[in-house]
Amino acid sequence: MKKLKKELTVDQKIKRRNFLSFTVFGALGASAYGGWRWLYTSPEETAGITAGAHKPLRRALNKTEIFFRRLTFNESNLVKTYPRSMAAKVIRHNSDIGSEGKMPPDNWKLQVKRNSGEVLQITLDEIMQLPKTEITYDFKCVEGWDQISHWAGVRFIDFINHYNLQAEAKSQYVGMETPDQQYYVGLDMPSALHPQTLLAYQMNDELLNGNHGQPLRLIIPVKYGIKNLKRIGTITFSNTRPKDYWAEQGYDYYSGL
Ligand SMILES: Nc1nc2c(c(=O)[nH]1)N[C@H]1C(S)=C(S)[C@@H](COP(=O)(O)O)O[C@H]1N2
Ligand SMILES: [Mo]
Repeated sequence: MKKLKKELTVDQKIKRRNFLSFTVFGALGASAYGGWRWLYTSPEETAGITAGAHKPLRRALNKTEIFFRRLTFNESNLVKTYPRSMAAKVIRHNSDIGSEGKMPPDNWKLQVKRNSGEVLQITLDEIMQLPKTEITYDFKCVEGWDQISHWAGVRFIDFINHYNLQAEAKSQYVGMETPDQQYYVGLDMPSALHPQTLLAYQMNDELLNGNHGQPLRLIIPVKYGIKNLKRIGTITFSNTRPKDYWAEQGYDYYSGL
């Protein structure tokens, strides 16, 4: 008799389980809601280099960025290249902020700011005398298109060495801007110095035209299209993040592939 009393009926067991599940799920739900409220009501970051996220979320984003950089980025890790014959003949043309129309070559010089404050003024002819590197790779835009294309120019690392910018290259970031300062990008130094990063002046063996960043553009295969600035006017070095056009609109600052 005693034994029987202690045993719960099937019905009671079900009730008990239901009670437990509701309590557990209820608690999980409440904490999820609490977490969401906490994030939702937390202060937004101040607009600056990046914007549009709540502060705790940005902290998490920055941490994941560092995690993925460590995990996926390695200087000997080359972006896949293709046979020259696979490059598109007609290259897609996207936005042109700060690089519209044609720049009279005589009006253009690349300006590079040294740590000393001195500003190097470099002509296209001088750049074209440096060792030339070509690449055929799949150019990817964050908007969802990609295209195998062929570019030629000087590797950024070769450019750094030629102009004795090794001290500058010890900074954490490179900033690049169009001559009119309408478009600008910030790049982490390891990506800028990556062996496939080019200051490009040719596409399909012809000098760049007005649509593609004439006279000189950045080709940085480890990044999405947004970072491949067309018509470079100035290059600067810094240990704080340079301003970045699309990061200001809320896009990922790193924008790595
Ligand atoms: N100066 C400048 N560079 C720019 C842009 C721009 O608007 N202005 N758009 C970027 C984006 S979003 C992409 S996808 C590529 C497109 O390069 P393309 O027009 O040569 O295909 O250029 C990048 N560089
Ligand atoms: Mo893009």
